[in-house]
Amino acid sequence: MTNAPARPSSDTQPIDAVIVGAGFAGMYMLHKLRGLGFSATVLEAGSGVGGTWYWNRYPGARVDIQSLEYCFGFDEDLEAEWRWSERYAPQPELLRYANHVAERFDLKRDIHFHSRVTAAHWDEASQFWQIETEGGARYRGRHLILATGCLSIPTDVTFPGMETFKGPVYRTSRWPHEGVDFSGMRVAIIGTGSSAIQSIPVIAEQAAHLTVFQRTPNYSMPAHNGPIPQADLEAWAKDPRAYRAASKDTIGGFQNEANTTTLATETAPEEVRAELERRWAWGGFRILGAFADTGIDPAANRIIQEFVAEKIREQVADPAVADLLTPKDHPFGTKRPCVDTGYYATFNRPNVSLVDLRADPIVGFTPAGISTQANDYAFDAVVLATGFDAMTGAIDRIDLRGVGGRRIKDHWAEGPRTYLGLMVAGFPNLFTITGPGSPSVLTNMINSIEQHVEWIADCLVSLNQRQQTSIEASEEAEAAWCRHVAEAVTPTLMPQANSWYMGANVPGKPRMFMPYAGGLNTYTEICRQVAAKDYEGFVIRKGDRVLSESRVFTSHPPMPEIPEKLMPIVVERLTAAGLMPAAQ
Ligand code: NA7
Repeated sequence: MTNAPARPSSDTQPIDAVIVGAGFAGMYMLHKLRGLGFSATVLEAGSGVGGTWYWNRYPGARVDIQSLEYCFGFDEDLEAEWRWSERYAPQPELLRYANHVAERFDLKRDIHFHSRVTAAHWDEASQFWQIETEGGARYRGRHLILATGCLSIPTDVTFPGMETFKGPVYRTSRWPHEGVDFSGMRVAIIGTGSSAIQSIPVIAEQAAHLTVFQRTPNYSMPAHNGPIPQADLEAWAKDPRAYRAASKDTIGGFQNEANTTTLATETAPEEVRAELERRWAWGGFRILGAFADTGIDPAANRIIQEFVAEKIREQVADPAVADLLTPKDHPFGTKRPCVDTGYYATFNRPNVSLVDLRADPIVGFTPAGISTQANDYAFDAVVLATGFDAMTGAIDRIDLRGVGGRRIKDHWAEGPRTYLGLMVAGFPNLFTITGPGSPSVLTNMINSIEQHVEWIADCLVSLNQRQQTSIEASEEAEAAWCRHVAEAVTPTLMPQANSWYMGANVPGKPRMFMPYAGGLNTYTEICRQVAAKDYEGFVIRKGDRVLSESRVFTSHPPMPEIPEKLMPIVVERLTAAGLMPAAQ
């Protein structure tokens, strides 16, 4: 990839909004602002649009929310003219869709490709962001909108001696655009997260032999990919607007029949089983919403864990391999569950083997392959599916400095702090789309993106109408929001897993649950109320004059309806975390 910008190397004309990233978030933000008469420019590191779907071209990559819901809903004509070929569109189709959107709305003329942003400094005197790219181009933006994605910076996992290996080493997240032909090769893959679980069955069909190096098994549900279910297609066709609204008015931003009242622990075992079977047969994430207690009560969670373990045993012929593939160190749903096509059955193939790195850790690479403590393996190619520096990685790699030169890295030294996952105290006019502290990765990203883009656009219109030059989250509101983000997740089992949600996959990263677990529907309502109260929790200025200042955040949602039986667990966890006064 060249560093040379595709457009003139310098452009210091003031721009209303500089947007970083040309994935779905950056594209819609650009389109939305343009339509409102703002000037906007997108800076994108890659050579094309699509973000996640531009970079993650590994074999088998596909979306794990149904495509009917994982697509834009902001334009009825766009929605009407696009037809998805399958329930879960594969990466090439998603990339075609991204390009279709870019062309349909003539977006590329305002996107500078090969433009990785390296620095952005807030200039108090002019009330502008001064932005610089790797190639040395400079921009001045009244607002800086980070549409940098939650899973866009791979972790830099390396192994001793990796540079001595004679064959190629591929990262799933940086897959060669021309594709890779593994025919006749002995291939290794390290990692068993979603990227590996999607690519393993496809690579196994091509390679002479595939060796999977697993450190921690993950839960995976079958996609049952195929034609879009008739019932969904009909519901959508009948009234696309209502269908979209129903998707957004959910916890996860997609229709999942979430049950918020029935407890697995209080339901007859045969009924529990029937319900889990029904949802497993439907496929994907549907099983997550089966009962109200599985995300909170360890006893209820164990029921679902055992159900999935049984499903793994049914699919994998060798009981020892099935056992190794069965998660034991985290409750179901506390790491991002995977959605697969033939993952477990792949281990029945004679050309696939599994190495348990807990029992036999990797010592390093050799010129011929990989050595573990007990074995030497020879390979022709190695695939690293080792994950991402999630949620904060792309933001804190920018030399981002706010008021008084404060660095975002310092502000986030103990974990990301934001107000609504949208803005950061001390960083005026900086917005994050699906940033830490917002529902983002716990939801259908496209619906979360639409909500954020529309909120930010309304905010900019409101500022503009009143000729205000800056908006900044107050420290008080930011602190209150961080507390609320903790309150939303603490009652659940989520913090018990060493997940990337917690920053646990990156050595040295602060442990903090980063996304907002209160649900997209609740979150949308909170954001609406904040704006309706004239942007409560924000300080709004014109130059150095404060025009409006409401520092507190009062738009707390009502406590969610939690079944009575779960209350002792919830209270105990909130009390232990210091989020609830201890009972006298
Ligand atoms: P994940 O889900 O973070 O998975 C990364 C995998 O790589 C996981 O199995 C890790 O094991 C493994 N890993 C990481 N470092 C090592 C080392 N050093 N040695 C061995 N194994 C290692 O990333 P994905 O790309 O699969 O998925 C990310 C998201 O993309 C996914 O959730 C979807 O939202 C789409 P560990 O669990 O750390 O033991």
